[in-house]
Amino acid sequence: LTQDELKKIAAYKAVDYVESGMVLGLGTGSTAYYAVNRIGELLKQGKLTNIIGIPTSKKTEEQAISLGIPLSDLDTHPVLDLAIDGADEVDTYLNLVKGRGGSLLREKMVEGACKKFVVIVDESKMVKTLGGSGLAMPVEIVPFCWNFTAKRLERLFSDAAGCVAKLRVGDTGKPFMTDNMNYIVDLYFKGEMGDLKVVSDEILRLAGVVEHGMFIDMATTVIVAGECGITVKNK
Ligand code: DER
Repeated sequence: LTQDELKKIAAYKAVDYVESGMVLGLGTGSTAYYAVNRIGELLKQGKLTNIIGIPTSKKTEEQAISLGIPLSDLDTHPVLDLAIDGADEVDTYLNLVKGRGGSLLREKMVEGACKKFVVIVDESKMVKTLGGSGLAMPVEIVPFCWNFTAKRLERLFSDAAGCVAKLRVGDTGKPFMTDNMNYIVDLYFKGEMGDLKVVSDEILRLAGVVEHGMFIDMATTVIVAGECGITVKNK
């Protein structure tokens, strides 16, 4: 099975949790893409009714509109029934790294407002500790004096953690702009990040930081699609 087929399997399994009448957080990324498509398909077939979608990015909003999924926002629906979204990394406590697609702020706002947050991943996303895979841990920051903030982020971590902060650049060579007109600084670690809650608080305390990509204690269920089938992990 290809990684894409595994993503689709996890996504379809997550849509089994959707009931008619639900207000849903619609995730962003290549795995959530399949879940949003499936919801649109079931709505068209009449197998789901009275669904309201709260998108986590402009990209997902456009996809949902093209599928005819009725949309609303957090101002109208401050509490949601269920969100379905992908993740870049999942640790053994079901903590996540998200945001490599740049949508982490709206994802964290929407998914933090849900009674249930179902994460859908292929098995390649499972890690022992977050940030250990050498891949990016994104931080959304204001553009003003971004280099000042990037350097302060690096200095939060010990030499052992070996943190390097890099401004995310878009295809045009200009800084990547989020849906909220902010920048993303990606943190790369050579060693362990340390205690996630301590690291989270230290990052969020820096003036100029908007939000980071660690989703700690937020997922209620993680659906993992692997070569040997589907594993459902509940908090
Ligand atoms: O950027 C994001 O937050 C995405 O949801 C990411 O975490 C998962 O994207 P993928 O399903 O394309 O791997």
